[in-house]
Amino acid sequence: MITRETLQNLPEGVAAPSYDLKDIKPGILHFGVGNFFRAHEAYYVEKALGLPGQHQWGIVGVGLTSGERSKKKADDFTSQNCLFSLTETAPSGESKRSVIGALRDYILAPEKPDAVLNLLSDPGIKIVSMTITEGGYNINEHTGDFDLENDAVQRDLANPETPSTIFGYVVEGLRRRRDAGNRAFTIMSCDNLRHNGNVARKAFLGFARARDPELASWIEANATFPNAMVDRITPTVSPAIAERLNRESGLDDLLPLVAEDFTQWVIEDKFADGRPAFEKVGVQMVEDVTDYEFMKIRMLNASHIFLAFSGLLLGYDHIDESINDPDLRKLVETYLDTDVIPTLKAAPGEDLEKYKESVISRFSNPAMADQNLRIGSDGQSKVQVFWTVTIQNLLKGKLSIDRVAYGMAAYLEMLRGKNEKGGSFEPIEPTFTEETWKIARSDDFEAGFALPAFDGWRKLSHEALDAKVIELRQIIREKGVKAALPI
Ligand code: CS2
Repeated sequence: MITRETLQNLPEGVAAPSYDLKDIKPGILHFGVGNFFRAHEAYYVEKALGLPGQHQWGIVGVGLTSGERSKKKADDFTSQNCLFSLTETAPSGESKRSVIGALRDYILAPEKPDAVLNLLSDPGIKIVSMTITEGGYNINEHTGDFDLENDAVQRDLANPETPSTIFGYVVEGLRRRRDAGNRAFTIMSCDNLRHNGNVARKAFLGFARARDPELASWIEANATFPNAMVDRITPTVSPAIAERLNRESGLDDLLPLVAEDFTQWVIEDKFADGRPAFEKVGVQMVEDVTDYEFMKIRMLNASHIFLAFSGLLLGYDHIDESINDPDLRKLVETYLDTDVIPTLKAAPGEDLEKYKESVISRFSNPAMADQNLRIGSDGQSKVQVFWTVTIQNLLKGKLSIDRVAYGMAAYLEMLRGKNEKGGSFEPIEPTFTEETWKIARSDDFEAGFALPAFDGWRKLSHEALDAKVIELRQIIREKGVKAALPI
């Protein structure tokens, strides 16, 4: 176990927090304490806490789900004083290890709802951040609005003072602040969405309006929702990986974490009530994040799902296996060169060619052991976020749709859960209903087009695209992925 005591005596090569833990006060409340948050936001805040005058920016984590796994995670955090180790590994295999202290407390909301509400109304908390996944904002794919029909949302609207969703908690916290004459906080999304701040605004204001329009106006006028681009590959840690990480570090960490050495965070500098000195610890503070977001989402994430869907069909477990397959690598390179880069604008200081090279090198990092199943999960949300703009551009420009058609075909075939080696796997689609699964599993190739993942371009002329998808699905099924690859 890592504890405050063991911090005094860490194994060689493991850096300890450079500040005194007992000086740290909570200034950020974070919902969704997953691995990505720990390797990204907590990593940057950790660096800031080491600077003078930054002790007020400690983080309190909140978990919203109950159940055995959530309970175990909370217990592990508690027994380690919320300390955990991070191993940053480069594609060359070189590693850097440190213990992160930025997370100062962890609360399981279903067990202690009042503790969460008290913090949300405490003026010391100036930022509420979140990593709740692309699909977590409860936006209806068809209408583009916050989904008020959702059962949990309905329950929170009926009992606004005893919420269970993030929307209910945050809005109740803001209500209490307004009533007490305190300032609103910044709502900072760290999810991989285009204009994640705008999406968060739509979600939280959508909830607030349904609860109390006056409160919604106050939130709109006083809270801020900066958009941000976040980037760091942070894989799931299996028990075997955890054991390896501990063996290599010499620690006995219940919650070890590994990430690539690359990291990037670009945030619009719109904070309601102050922020850590992010600009001093490598975060890029900008006026407008649009071009950075497009670069990352349309290049890195879009290629990632191409590799994951294709890899799953071919029977590869990990992303580095997918990118090391020369045909899949060629697919990604051609996709980026032909279909994406020509319609992308480079953000200030970024070179798209170099970015492409770095993305491919990052994918080949074997230490990530990044699962195709994880990257290919929630395709329903990811396809919309990562591919839609590219597909719209190609359709509007009457350009080659071969690669995107292949991508859609691979996604739909992947949903059947069978690989070419005769094996099977369980695709992960958290937002699928029984109805959606029925569509996805239908033998009728046309049926798949009704999936919400494809909504983004159904208003454009898409007949040729559909025909190509059907043709490629047939080829994948009869002759395999390699025969269908448009390279
Ligand atoms: C991945 C991301 O889940 C995904 O689709 O592409 O988790 C990816 O690892 C991160 O966006 C990297 O920053």
